[in-house]
Amino acid sequence: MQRRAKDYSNPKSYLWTDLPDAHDILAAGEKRFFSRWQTKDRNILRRFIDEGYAVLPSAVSDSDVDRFQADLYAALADPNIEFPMTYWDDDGHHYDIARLEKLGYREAKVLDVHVRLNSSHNLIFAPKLLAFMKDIFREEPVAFQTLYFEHGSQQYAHQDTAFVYTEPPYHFVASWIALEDIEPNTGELFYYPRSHKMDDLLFGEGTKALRPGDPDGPAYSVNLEQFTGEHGYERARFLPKRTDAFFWASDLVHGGEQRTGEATRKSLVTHYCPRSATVPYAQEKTVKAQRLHCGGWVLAHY
Ligand SMILES: O=C(O)CCC(=O)C(=O)O
Repeated sequence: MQRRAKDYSNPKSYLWTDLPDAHDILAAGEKRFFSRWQTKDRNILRRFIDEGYAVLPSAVSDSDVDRFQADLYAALADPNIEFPMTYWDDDGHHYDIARLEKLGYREAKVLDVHVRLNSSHNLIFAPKLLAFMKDIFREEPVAFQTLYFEHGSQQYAHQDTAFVYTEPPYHFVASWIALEDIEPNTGELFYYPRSHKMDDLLFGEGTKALRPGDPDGPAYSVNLEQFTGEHGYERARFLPKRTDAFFWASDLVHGGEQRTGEATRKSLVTHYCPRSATVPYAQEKTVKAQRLHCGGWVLAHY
């Protein structure tokens, strides 16, 4: 893979938090953007700028977690409801109908619960999350992909920019909401603080996006871990309490640790972009974002 220093000559390619003068923007923010920062604790924004992640303790309500979890299990047990999911087994990668008994497979993810379960909206747009995203985007956020995990994904180290595309690039963030207390060795989320600032790693076609069949694909995670090691980034683990949330920047290196038992690690990941950004699948006219009362938007391609 080739390496290339990040090019800030077109600042519009980046969110303001990624720019070299992000701390100046934070200091001047209220004058520059004509509205107040909504995140009360500025250290959360400072950490996101410097470290590429943010932790929001007790960010969603207990009862909203209960309601979402009950709705999800009911849907997964109902033969008339067909949620999509993906997972790996010895035969390869599968795109399938989500059912409870399949949630233990490797990297099992129930896809896009935000499309069919309104109870997910109270989680993904809980006031603290919404406030944070309005500050990061300076616009209303659009949730365009959700992933529910019953168990740790054990997903190898990666940057979402390899798999999640928006235009402009880097114009998205992801949230990770703990739906139960997370114990070590359950496949907890890991991440490399500050790695969102490292040089870009480019695939064979010179892109940050990993396209199907790219010759650099198979060794991608190994290369990435080697690169983070060479540059002294240290691996950290997220062991939250139920209702805590975590945000990562689009280029932060992260993944799921190996799990050593059958214990669950219930969590919900959401990818969001600002309203003015585009997501490739949403360029078709049939795909419409829907505005919720809270000021967040949801987008679905089916
Ligand atoms: O929750 C995890 O185990 C990892 C999730 C992740 O890496 C992702 O959704 O990009």
